[in-house]
Amino acid sequence: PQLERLCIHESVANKIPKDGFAEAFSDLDVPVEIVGDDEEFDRTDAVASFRPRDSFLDAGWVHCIRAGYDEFDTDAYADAGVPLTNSTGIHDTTVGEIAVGYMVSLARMLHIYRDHQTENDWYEPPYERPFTVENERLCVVGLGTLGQGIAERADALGMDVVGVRRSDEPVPGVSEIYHPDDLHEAIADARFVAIAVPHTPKTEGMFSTPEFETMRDDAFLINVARGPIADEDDLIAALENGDIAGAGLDVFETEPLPEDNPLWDFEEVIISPHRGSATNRYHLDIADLVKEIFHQYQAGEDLRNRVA
Ligand code: NDP
Ligand code: 7N6
Repeated sequence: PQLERLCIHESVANKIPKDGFAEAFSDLDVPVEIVGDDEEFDRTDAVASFRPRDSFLDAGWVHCIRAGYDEFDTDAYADAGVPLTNSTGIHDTTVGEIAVGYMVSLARMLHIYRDHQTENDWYEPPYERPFTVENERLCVVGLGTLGQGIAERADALGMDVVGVRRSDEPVPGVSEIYHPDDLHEAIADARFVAIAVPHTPKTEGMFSTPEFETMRDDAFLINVARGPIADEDDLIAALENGDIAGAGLDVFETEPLPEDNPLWDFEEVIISPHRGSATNRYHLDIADLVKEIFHQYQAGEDLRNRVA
């Protein structure tokens, strides 16, 4: 059946303003409603949500507003015959910029200067510490929307960009592509390693002690994907032992990052609160994608970003 309603689950408010998001659909020819957990659905309903709920399996189509749909049970959607779509394809600029921001800051020490600024302290760093990102090697692990957005920007800054993915499909700005089996070879010479793979059983713990030991002592880890891909205890140990020099982290095993987590206290770790994709028009980017898929559904076409 055709869709007769678009339901926006209130969990979207985790990341975007739910009223503004709903208003972005004013040109859609069906009613748009913000719904809570007690809502019931049928096959004429579309649902856009941040979090999964069992009741969504009664709807006609469900859209996860995140690129990472690891919290959704894709088998359940396949069994129910309900298409599930995600929001990959819209984060190249937003996450690409924040990843470059971490790298430039970690290289030029903006985070350290800011720390000293809070004490009105004219801090002069050791001469050897600052460096330019230009000519430094970046290894981007995962070369989809995020990875390509990071690679393209790093290439523009004159970095030497290599990458890791399962397929050998070339990516603009990436001079060499390694298979995940050769991860250690790929990261061994990199000054920066950026994680941009989805969280799956294969990628969970992909970065643990052996990878941190393989990385250069003066290398920085960037994680903009999902916390569990880099084992947090091992990461903390690697930072304490000096196996790596620092990190730029947007994602964590537990979010919000607990107040007593040791990651807060490293001078060379920059923490952002899972806002790598946040801008003042993020809700509009997601809405454009949802509208595109909505029209595809109504026209009986293949759905963009279908993951189940
Ligand atoms: P894409 O699907 O576009 O890209 C994923 C890439 O990972 C593909 O290039 C894929 O290439 C590669 N890949 C998959 N598995 C492996 C593996 N085992 N080893 C190496 N490479 C692998 O996803 P996005 O770029 O849109 O998003 C990636 C993830 O980033 C999301 O799943 C989400 O968790 C996270 N994310 C975080 C955001 C934030 O706010 N911090 C915002 C958006 C996304 P191939 O198939 O060739 O292996
Ligand atoms: C904000 C989610 C993703 O996977 O976790 C990120 O897209 C950001 C809606």
